[in-house]
Amino acid sequence: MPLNNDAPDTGESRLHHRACHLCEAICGLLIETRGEEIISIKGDPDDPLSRGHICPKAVALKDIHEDPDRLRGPVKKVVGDDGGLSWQAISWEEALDSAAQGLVRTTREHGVNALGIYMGNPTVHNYGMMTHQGQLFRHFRTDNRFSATSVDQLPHHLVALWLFGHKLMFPIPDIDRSDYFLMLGANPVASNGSIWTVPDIRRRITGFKKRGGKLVVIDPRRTETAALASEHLFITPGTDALFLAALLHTLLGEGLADPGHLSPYTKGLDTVAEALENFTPEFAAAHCGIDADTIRSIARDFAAAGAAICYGRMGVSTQRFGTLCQWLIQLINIATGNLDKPGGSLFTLPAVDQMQSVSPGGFGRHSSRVRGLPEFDRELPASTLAEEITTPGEGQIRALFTGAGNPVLSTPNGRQLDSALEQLDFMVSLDPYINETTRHADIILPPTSPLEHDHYDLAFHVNAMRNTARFSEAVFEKPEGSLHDWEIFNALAGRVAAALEQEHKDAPPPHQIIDFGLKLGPYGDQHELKLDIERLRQQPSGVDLGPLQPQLPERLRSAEKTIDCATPQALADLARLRSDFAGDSGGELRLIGRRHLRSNNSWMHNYHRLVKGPGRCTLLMHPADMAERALSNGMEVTLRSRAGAVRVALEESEDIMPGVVSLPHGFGHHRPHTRLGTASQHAGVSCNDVTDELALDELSGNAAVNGVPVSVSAA
Ligand SMILES: Nc1nc2c(c(=O)[nH]1)N[C@H]1C(S)=C(S)[C@@H](COP(=O)(O)OP(=O)(O)OC[C@H]3O[C@@H](n4cnc5c(=O)[nH]c(N)nc54)[C@H](O)[C@@H]3O)O[C@H]1N2
Ligand SMILES: Nc1nc2c(c(=O)[nH]1)N[C@H]1C(S)=C(S)[C@@H](COP(=O)(O)OP(=O)(O)OC[C@H]3O[C@@H](n4cnc5c(=O)[nH]c(N)nc54)[C@H](O)[C@@H]3O)O[C@H]1N2
Ligand code: SF4
Ligand SMILES: [Mo]
Repeated sequence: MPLNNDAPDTGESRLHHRACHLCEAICGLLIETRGEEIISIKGDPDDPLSRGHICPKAVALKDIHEDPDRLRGPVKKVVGDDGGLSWQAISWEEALDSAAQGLVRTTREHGVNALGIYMGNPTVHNYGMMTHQGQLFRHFRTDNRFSATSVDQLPHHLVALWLFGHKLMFPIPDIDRSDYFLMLGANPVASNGSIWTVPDIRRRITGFKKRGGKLVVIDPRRTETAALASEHLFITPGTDALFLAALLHTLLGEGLADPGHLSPYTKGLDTVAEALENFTPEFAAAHCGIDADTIRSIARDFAAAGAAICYGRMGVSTQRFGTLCQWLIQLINIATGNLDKPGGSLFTLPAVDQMQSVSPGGFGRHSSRVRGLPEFDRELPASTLAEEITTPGEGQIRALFTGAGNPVLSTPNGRQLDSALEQLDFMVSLDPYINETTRHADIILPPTSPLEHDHYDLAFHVNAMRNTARFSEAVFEKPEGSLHDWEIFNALAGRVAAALEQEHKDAPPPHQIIDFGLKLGPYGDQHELKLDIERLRQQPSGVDLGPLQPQLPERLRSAEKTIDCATPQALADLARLRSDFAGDSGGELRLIGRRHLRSNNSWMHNYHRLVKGPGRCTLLMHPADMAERALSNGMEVTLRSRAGAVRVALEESEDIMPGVVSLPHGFGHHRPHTRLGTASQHAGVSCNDVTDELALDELSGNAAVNGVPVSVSAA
């Protein structure tokens, strides 16, 4: 039954304010319901951040809510006498008891590290998962924790930690007040922005250009964002660190660097200048496909602009030099005085300030058992998960807990992980779907639908281009006998604690934790606004807390509140960059990914309105590369790497750089024993059956899913 309104249910329609939790843009929505039915979903014009913006995915909130494939109660896997698999509905009591028992049994018999944990991306879009997962995991003390972070933004965290002292201190592009924007490896027109909560990016880019702003996009594909840019330059995948090093080399070498207001608390740029001496534009040009004069003029334009932004996302994080890329990007912002400046990149001051409550993060305090890869923030690289399951020895993973993730489709060499999961003694998944990963579980615990629980964007207000705060009530009351994600964590934690004879107390509901955080936060008890959950309830479109403001050096969490640019780990990694490009780059094809506005990683292909139309899981290739291989548009080809091969339809495109091919990830819904009716009719193939678990940003352990060497031939 609809909430949010005190009127009795007389069959009249009701309007609910709600945040869209599907991507980082966190758009404000107006959802109209009648009884159990969703009548319409529209953008909320009064939302101070999204101002009415909405994309086609928002309407799919209705489809998710109504999807008959979405599990409404727990299921357990049953193997029949004939060896056939089926899923049997069980009670919550039975599901929680056996889940807890199975996990505890494994750690009892084989030690704490025999339990692996993988948490996926929607965790950060669901505040109850963020506030309550620790409830459960603290009892296990396993070193074998994994998440989507290491197939994504790990380099951003490391650089934030090293330069600013906290893993969440992300500089946020202030596009509305900027003059020059250099964007690498990001396609916000399709992704709606990432580590940059920026709803309605298309309108913001158009406005920026109308005001005379110049947007330069560096991408191996002429993307939807590149099409709006003032200038687009192709770059050979995986060579951005050379390009960025050459930019910084030019800025520092030509006397164009001036940290300005940052100078009193910034050090180490001299050391960086020395280390970059050999990283000339000519050296970069030999590998990256952008000529030396163009690199120099970009450096000069950047320095000359009143306010400039250098920003890079997925494409430059998930490549072999991802951490160097992110480090160089921030050094360019710092060296030109564009950090912490309106129109440059600024830090947020969110209403619930995680800088106060969340640990700054740590790196390399332990390493993975098999390959010795470093932990970050108590998590190991996802690329090592399969081998940690299959390699015998002390600490081998024998049981797995997954939450809101689909690593079989999302992590490199997913096929290998797919078969590794078969070898587990026990697996529990917290997920509303039986997908390519959770089909391996013994027990699946499905939470309530997103519209059945309340919502606060704990993660994305931290990354937003304007300070705002918004609390959304549940649209529907939760159905009887269902549990929210956070309630499942509490219930499991209680059982596990009892079995292990440890202390346990249920954590309070997430809205109480947020209320506490708001009161303690910068606009809470100490501030005239006195923000708390009650205030937010009264303003369901959200409270505007104003544009981002300069906050340095006070906001820094680093030692002595300084920015030390001479990060030892990054400086050392320059040697790897240099030696990697010492020789010829070779003539191999390079594989990159591709996002589409109507898709979202691996889990939104089960809704007809998002998947209808021509298939999107195609391999883009430049006509010149096709001619060289005698391939024609639409034909089936084999895409092959060291790790594996898939057969996929070829799509000719002038928009892709010669020497590069592009395949979206998150498809491959043909596997048996899943329950994804619509997705399986639009199955596609998994890009991560081709990406390579050995291809890493060696400095961080982040997966290099972009720039994978591949071959393509007629199938
Ligand atoms: N080749 C290649 N690989 C990539 C990428 C790429 O660009 N190229 N991108 C990478 C990136 S950036 C990411 S973030 C990862 C994503 O990787 P994952 O996080 O592993 O995968 P998702 O597809 O996001 O899986 C989401 C799962 O969460 C479930 N879910 C959705 N909402 C909820 C909820 O509220 N509660 C619970 N319990 N479950 C929920 C869905 O049913 C689905 O099973 O993929 C990465 N992999
Ligand atoms: N519609 C939709 N929105 C999404 C998602 C989705 O799956 N669909 N996923 C969400 C998630 S989890 C994330 S993390 C964000 C990601 O958000 P973005 O990073 O903005 O999205 P991508 O489309 O992955 O953009 C990466 C770009 O990098 C380019 N690229 C690949 N390799 C290289 C390289 O070596 N160098 C350079 N310079 N560029 C390269 C690709 O061509 C692509 O255009 O999007 C989020 N929003
Ligand atoms: S842009 Fe993202 S947050 Fe906004 S409506 Fe689309 S999916 Fe939802
Ligand atoms: Mo992501």
